[in-house]
Amino acid sequence: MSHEKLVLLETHSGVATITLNRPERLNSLTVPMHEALRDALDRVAADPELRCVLLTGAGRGFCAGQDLSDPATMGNGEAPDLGHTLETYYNPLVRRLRSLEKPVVCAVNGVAAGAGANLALACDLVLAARSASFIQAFCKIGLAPDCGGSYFLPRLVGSARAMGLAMLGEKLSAEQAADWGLIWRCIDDEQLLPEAKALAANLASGPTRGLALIKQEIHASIDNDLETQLNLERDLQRQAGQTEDHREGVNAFLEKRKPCYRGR
Ligand code: LHQ
Repeated sequence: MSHEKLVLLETHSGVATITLNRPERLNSLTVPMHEALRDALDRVAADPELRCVLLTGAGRGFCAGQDLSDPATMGNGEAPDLGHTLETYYNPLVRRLRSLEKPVVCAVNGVAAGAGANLALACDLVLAARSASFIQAFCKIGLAPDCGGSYFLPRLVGSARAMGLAMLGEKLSAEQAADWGLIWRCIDDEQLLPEAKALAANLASGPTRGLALIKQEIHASIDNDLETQLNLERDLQRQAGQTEDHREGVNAFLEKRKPCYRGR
C-alpha cells in the first residue's frame, strides 16, 4: 500500500482533513503510517492557504496506538528498542502538532488507545463521538504512557485521575472524558464529523496568526509562572497587534460588519 493511502489528506476551504486510514487494524500506527502522517503535516505546514487541520480516523476506531504486530518496531522476536521508536517517530509527531502555527482539531470517531489516545490529546481541540473511548492501554502490555501522555494527562485531569487511567488502563467514555476536562466536547455519533468540519471551517476562516499565538500562549502557560506568562503575553500581543487580521477585526467592529480574515 502506498503511504498516501495509509493517511488521506483532503483539502477544502482552508481545512486540511487528515484521516488515518487502516481501519481493519483500528488505524494502529506502523512506520509507513508515521511517514505518511509526517508528509501530510509537512504539506499543511508549508501551505499558507491551509489554515486549520482536522485529524480523524477511518472506520470504527480512531487509533489503537502502536501496531503491536509491526516487526519494524516491535523487535521481530528480539527485545525492541522502543526508545528509538519514540525518538524517531512519536516524539517528532507530538512536537510537530504542538508547534504547528495553525489550529489542530481532532475528531475522535471511535476507540483511541495507547499512543492513539495521546495523539488525540496532542491536538488543540478534541471532539469525540459519544461511542468513542480513551484507553491508556500501555499498562496492559507492561509499558508506560508515551506520545506525550504522561505530560498531558496530569495537566488535563490532575494526578489522581492520570494515575488511575495509566495504572488501570480502563476504558474512559467520551462523555466522562468531556466531564473530566480531558477533551473539549462529546458529540452524538452522527453529528461528530459535521460538527468537527464546521468547527475546522470556522477556525480556517479566522485570524490564523492570532490563533497560532493563542495556541502558543495557552500551551506555554501550563509550565510558566505568572511573571513569565505576563512577559510572554506582552511579546505575543505585540506580534498580534501587527497583523493585518487584527486591523481588519478592529475595522470590521467599528464599521459594524463581519470581518474578513486572510490569515496574515
Ligand atoms: C491491532 C491493534 C494494535 C495491531 C487493534 N496493533 N493490531 C509506542 C512506541 C513503541 C512501541 C510500543 O508502543 C507504543 C505506544 C503504544 O501505543 S502501546 C499500546 C498499543 N495499543 C494497545 O495495546 C491497544 C491494543 N488494542 C486493543 O486493546 C483493542 O484492539 C481495542 C481496545 C483498542 C479495541 O478492541 P475491539 O473493539 O474489541 O477491537 P479488536 O481488538 O477486535 O481489534 C480489531 C482488529 O484490530 C483486530 O484484528 P483482527 O484481525 O482480530 O480483526 C486487532 O488485532 C487489531 N488491532 N489494535 N495496537
